[in-house]
Amino acid sequence: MSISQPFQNIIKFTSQFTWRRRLCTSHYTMSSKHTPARRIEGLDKNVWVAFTSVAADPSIVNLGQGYPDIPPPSYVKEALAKAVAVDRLNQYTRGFGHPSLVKALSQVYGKVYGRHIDPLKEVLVTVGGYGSLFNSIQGLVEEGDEVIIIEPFFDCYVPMVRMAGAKPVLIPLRPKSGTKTVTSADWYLDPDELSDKFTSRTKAIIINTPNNPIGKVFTRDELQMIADLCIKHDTLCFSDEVYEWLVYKGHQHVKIATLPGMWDRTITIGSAGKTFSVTGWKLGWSIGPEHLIKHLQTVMMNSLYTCPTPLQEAVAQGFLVNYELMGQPECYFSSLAEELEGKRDRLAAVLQEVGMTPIIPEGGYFMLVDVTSLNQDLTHMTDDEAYDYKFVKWMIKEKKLAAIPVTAFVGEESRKQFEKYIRLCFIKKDCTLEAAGNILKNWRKV
Ligand code: IK2
Repeated sequence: MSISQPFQNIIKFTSQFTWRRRLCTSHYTMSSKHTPARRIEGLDKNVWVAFTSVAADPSIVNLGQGYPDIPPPSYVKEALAKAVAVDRLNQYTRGFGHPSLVKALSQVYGKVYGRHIDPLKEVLVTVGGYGSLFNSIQGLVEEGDEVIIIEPFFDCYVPMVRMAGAKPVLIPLRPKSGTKTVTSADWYLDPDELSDKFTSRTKAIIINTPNNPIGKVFTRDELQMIADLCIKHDTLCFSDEVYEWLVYKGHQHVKIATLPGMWDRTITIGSAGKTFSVTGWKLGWSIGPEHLIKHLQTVMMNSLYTCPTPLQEAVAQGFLVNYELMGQPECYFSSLAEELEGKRDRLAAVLQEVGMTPIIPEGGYFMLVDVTSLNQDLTHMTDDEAYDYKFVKWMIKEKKLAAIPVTAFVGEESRKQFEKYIRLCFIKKDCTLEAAGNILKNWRKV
């Protein structure tokens, strides 16, 4: 007896359903073979995953995640279009970095460091600053080691150290007592407290200057104090300098690797996304001595092997254009900082006008804001979360303004010190910042 078409469809649907249910059932009866590797246990939450989707609604003014909505320089985009038109540049390139990019990096940074940088042995191109951090930590940090991390810190440092089987040792920046903190320079690292964190197990310290999220630019003296401890205890330094060009008037970016005795123990991390306002390109690099870079290369060759060729070619061209302009106002490295300084000041002025207390950053493109004065009652939000997480969720929903909670950048012990702060990103078009300003000015009216 033949079965009619509608019945055939029902049978097909039911058997698909049963098959899917079986898959689901197997999910519920997972054996121990399905459990995660211990190195990723407890690392399954992350502020970017939590907040980027909430802020994706176009009706929300997004000063959350750190990416520009201003356009990147046209010559970089044009260089990418030209690169993809060349067949050869659409294929794999050298694993440790496309030849034209490592050469351009060695030229530019040779000038900055004041030393010859071997493009083949002292530079490694990676997938963003993230890739550079990952290769450094995987390549050089051993199970049981300790790694000192300064709070607030870019959030991935702690999970990356844990994934390597090592122990993060946190030390907070502290506000200078007696001053009402107004700039990131008012936050300092206590030398005695830092000295106490070094032990015989300390393998490395991670520093980030200009810092994300607080915007602190470490002074030469502060870096010298860190360098002295690194040398005394024979430890490595991973220096995350992805915002190196974005330093505002009156401040100077100093590379810790240029201090006496530091080149041989420092890996410096950079990012094309931050340098040329192309965060979606996800290209970064590590620069350091051959005896350290070679271990990062080992991680790279056995994990990702290589980065996209046309993107590397375009970033190389971007560097070559600016190599010629270095020291002149037209150089993108300084013109972007100048443009951002105006945005920083306008955003700070609006925040102050509405009674909030921003910490004016000396560098980078984030501003922390103390929201205590708003006295926003969030006791109706029952989630077991820090005040800043609740505040940002509430603000996105009720005020249509997105930010990032600052306790995402600190450990448990410093949660209380930072939970009244939120982070705003100001590498945004003037109209975006104006829309944010209007929300802030109308804050109490709604
Ligand atoms: N290091 C720091 C200090 C960073 O800020 C970033 C990028 N973070 O941007 C997201 C945000 O804070 O909103 C990185 C490393 C990673 O750089 P890349 O994007 O090149 O991987």
